[in-house]
Amino acid sequence: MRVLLVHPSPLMYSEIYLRLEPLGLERVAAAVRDAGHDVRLLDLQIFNHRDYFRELETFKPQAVGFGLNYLANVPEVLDLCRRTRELRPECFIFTGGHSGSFIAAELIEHGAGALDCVVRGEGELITPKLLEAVGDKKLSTLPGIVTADGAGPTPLMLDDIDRFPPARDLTRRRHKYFIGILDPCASVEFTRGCPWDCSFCSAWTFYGRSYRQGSPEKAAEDVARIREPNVFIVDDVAFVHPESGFAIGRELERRNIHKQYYLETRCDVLVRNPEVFEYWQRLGLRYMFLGVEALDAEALKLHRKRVTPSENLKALEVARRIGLTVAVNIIADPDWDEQRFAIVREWALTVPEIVHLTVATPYPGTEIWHTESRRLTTLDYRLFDVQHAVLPTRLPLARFYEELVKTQAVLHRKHLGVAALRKTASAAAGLALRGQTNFIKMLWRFSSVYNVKRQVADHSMPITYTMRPPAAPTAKPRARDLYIHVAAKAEAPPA
Ligand code: B12
Ligand code: SF4
Repeated sequence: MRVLLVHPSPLMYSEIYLRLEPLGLERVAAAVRDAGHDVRLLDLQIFNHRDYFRELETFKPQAVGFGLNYLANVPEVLDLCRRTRELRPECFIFTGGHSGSFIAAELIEHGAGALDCVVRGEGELITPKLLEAVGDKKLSTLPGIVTADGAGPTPLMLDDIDRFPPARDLTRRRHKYFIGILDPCASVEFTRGCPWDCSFCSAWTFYGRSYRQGSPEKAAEDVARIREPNVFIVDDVAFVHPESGFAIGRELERRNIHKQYYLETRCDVLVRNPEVFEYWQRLGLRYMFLGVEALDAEALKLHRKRVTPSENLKALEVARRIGLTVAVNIIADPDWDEQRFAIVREWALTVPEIVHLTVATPYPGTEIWHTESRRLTTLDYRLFDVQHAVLPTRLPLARFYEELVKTQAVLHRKHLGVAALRKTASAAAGLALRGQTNFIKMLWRFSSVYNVKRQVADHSMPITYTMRPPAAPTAKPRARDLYIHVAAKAEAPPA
């Protein structure tokens, strides 16, 4: 079968800092290709809708699968499903991915016949079986499959995450993938899942609080296949078990692999195991993202982050000592007033770290989707991108965005303003000479992307597809009721 897999367009507000390869789609592509299909992958973060329609005409796919990791991409994907149905009525059309898994029935309804099925959970094992079953009634009884006729049983979990290494050869114009100055940059996955259970996050509910590691040899082999000099490690929490980080590192050393790395981890993991991060700094680790989330104990407790403010600050000290450039995230609550924003601005200017601000957003699949008692102020999927307020703001909405944009501008200037740029000038010039301009273009885009008028106006966009709102707020739901995958063994966070 000719199968086209499509990643939707980037979300405006994340595009400035990074654009990364669709690793999940590449892994699904590898599994589908292994089953003997002719597969193509199109990334609309880089290509446009015209390119997509041209691909429909020239490749004539018999099946098209869209990646729906992000809720904000739902309207675009539904529109593309409808247009694809008109242009190629016989084509089998499906979606898969993180966010789509939590709202499968709703997507089928919106699709109004243009979307044949939604794949819930991991795509590697089920997608080849799905393609085999096209045209057969048994399709809707397959694990993780949701169609207009009903839903199959719990999704299949990949037994061994080393199976189906990403088909990176299928992504085109790879020089467009970058994160900050790591330009160009590829992605790699060493582990899957997360043992913690933060109330605002759906990473743990998607994987049923499981945590899987591949073998160090296979991880290093995958890095060795990467042609780019820089690598983004997509694991939710890198090096939860330090021994595994050391083992992968030793395999990289044995193969004489030299790259620069970016990873994300938790503050307590860094404080507990600084040695493994020190070791990776010697291997090329340059940038680290720490989910600090809040400056005060009360908010950390509310997020069920299971760390204290002093552990967070200690982590920053450890990272500085190791010599890493650190980015941290703070969650801005719509309830914030001017003073709360000012506190964050003040703090952010006193620390050397790069500080990002995201807006607290209840996503389907998170605990707060069920417990948040404030009513959503919008049911527009596109605003669920952690850059918009979807809950009532204490300040008038425009004032809230003024404070948000002002804070973001201060933080942006701190790291990418003229003074800071002097430090990166020679690196930027080097990239330009090699024809890598993603990072340089990013520096100029800030004010065109972040501006108050535009953010307020986003709330008045006409809505074609309305989100299904959460049921009335309940007490904390049972964890199992939130899960997409039900794992044989739930992982406890290391003590
Ligand atoms: C890397 C990453 C990114 C990259 C995106 C890379 C890319 N182009 O896809 C970057 C850094 C750009 C990013 C940005 C954001 N991200 Co992000 N991201 C991740 C992260 C850490 C890993 C994704 C990944 O590669 N996983 C490894 C691969 C193998 O897994 P996968 O993508 O899930 O794919 C599997 C299945 O989902 C499924 N599948 C996926 N696509 C398809 C398609 C088909 C057809 C099928 C059948 C199956 C299928 O099969 C795959 C293999 O099993 C996840 C957390 C997580 N653990 O998944 C968060 C996560 C997906 N991101 C999240 C969020 C909120 C965001 C942002 C909105 C905000 C932010 N600050 O992070 C932005 C906006 C994104 C945008 N559209 O521009 C949330 C999603 C919440 C939600 N419910 O929408 C997550 C879950 C993080 C979290 N802890 O909450 N992200
Ligand atoms: S530690 Fe990170 S990935 Fe894990 S549940 Fe919390 S926020 Fe999500």
